[in-house]
Amino acid sequence: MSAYSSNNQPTLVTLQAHILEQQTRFPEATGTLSWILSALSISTKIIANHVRRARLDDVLGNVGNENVQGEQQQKLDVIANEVLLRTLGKREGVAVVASEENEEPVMLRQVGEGKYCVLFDPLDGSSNLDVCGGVGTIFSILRYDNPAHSENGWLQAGAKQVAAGYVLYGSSTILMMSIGLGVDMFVLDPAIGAFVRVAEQLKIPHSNKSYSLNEGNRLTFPAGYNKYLDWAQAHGYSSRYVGAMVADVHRILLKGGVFMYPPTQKAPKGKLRLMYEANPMAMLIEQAGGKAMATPQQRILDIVPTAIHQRVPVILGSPNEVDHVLAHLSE
Ligand code: P6P
Repeated sequence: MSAYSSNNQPTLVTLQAHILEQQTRFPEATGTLSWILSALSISTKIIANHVRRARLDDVLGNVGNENVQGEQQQKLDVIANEVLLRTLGKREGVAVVASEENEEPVMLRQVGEGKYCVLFDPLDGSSNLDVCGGVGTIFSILRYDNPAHSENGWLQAGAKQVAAGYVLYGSSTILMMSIGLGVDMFVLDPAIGAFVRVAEQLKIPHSNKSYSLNEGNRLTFPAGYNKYLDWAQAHGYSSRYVGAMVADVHRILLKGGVFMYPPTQKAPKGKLRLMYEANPMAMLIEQAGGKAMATPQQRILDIVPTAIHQRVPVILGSPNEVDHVLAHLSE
């Protein structure tokens, strides 16, 4: 069955049709969230075009300064960030936008005027661009219409997300999204300029003998991680690591396994950011039937953030594979 027909019957469902279809399940819905998801769709199509043309348009490489994370800012990081800020800024439902590339969230409308806060990593893994590796956009959407939230109202636990997803700019452009009703997958068809639905209610495999982490940091991992790696290698596990969270998590969602970014000497709290990397990925993984933990005792989605760019250790993927890691961390 293709995305376009099955038994000669047309089955084409675009992202726009899917969003409106899901909106009908919420009688009280006003369409504001749908409008924001539509803004993310057009933004990521624009970013996809920039990514595909990067070497042709000479927008590879870094801009020569560091972002708020202390990382070399790539030219396309800036372009992707500006596309998202500009597009979302025009959607009246958006009160606040927060980006990995901006030190502080940007207040677009007062509490009560805008209903949502949209957080994003505009181009995750952008250091892979120069070598044509997978890169992606990650997004997380929180409600922001509680007057009590007048100050830092975006600092909410990931369990409060109303939507989350990513776009992977890989061998094809894939959008993975959840609004809390499971995980649905779309592929951008450049011929028609639309994201086309190719899978609904995607479920992560319970097991797969594959782990994904940067073993170059092994010497400074907490001991339990090394115990796990010794066990996994003795039990025939394979190692897969792209170095871009979106690409690594996408593989885990489709094939199973476990992705980790442990605490290291260089990143004692872990490297990945809670609000716009760990939380959206954790929502997708859990919605697909997986597990997403920061420590054996701490579920990622339960963490109440204290800062917009705070970092967190990440262990996520197939439930059985996450459990193997947790068992070795708890020894
Ligand atoms: P390392 C990319 O820079 C990123 O934020 C994630 O996408 C990725 O999982 C991680 O950092 C890779 O970090 O230290 O292995 O290069």
